[in-house]
Amino acid sequence: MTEFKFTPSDINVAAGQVVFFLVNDGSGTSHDMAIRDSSGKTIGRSELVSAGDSTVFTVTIAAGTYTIFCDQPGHEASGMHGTLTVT
Ligand SMILES: [Cu+2]
Repeated sequence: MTEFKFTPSDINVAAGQVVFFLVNDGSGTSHDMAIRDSSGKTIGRSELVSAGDSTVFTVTIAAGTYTIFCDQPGHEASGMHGTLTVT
């Protein structure tokens, strides 16, 4: 996570329990990673990660196409989003 994007932004995983290792490699802004399903419901959100820190974020997820985004104000609109494909 950096200002303001996820790298990679397109992620493919297998359904079930998924473990994300999130690294904030930005220059001073805290970020998180949230997951929104196709109906617009947020199904999970990591803790907030300070610049230079990392965290592990675990979710159990069914097959489908999801949006990942940073839930901090304005970050998604600034480009901090991507696609999570679960098969
Ligand atoms: Cu952010």
